[in-house]
Amino acid sequence: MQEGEGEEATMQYRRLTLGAAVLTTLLMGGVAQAGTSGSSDLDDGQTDGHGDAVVVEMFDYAYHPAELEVEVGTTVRWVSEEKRTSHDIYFPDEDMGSPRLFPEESWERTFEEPGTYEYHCRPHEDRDMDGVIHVVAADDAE
Ligand SMILES: [Cu+2]
Repeated sequence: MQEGEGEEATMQYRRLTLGAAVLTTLLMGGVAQAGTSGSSDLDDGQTDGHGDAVVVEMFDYAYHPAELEVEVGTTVRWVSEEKRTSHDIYFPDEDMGSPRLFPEESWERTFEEPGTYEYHCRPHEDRDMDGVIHVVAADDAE
């Protein structure tokens, strides 16, 4: 009986040790997350280490700013600040773009090649809702 009780005690000790290890892991994970979450809400892991996204807001049937210069590797994030209507971001030269963005929705594109990227909103092309991104080599940027 004495030995049996000894085993029982050992197993309880192991469970406690395991519990402490799990708890420590959880705590460390929590600390790691807390350390990174505040630094870049726009990152989302898609910016590839080039930096935070540059935001273009969409409201009043226009892009703000409509003209933007960024370095190669920059992610531009379009955010709809509209209350009712939807917009998209369409690059006719490449025949590519975003789906329709409704209020509070956003869409990102990372520019890996220098160049001039003109775009417009397909639903509001007749309202001159257009913009341009100038993508420059890192060395050329101010
Ligand atoms: Cu639009």
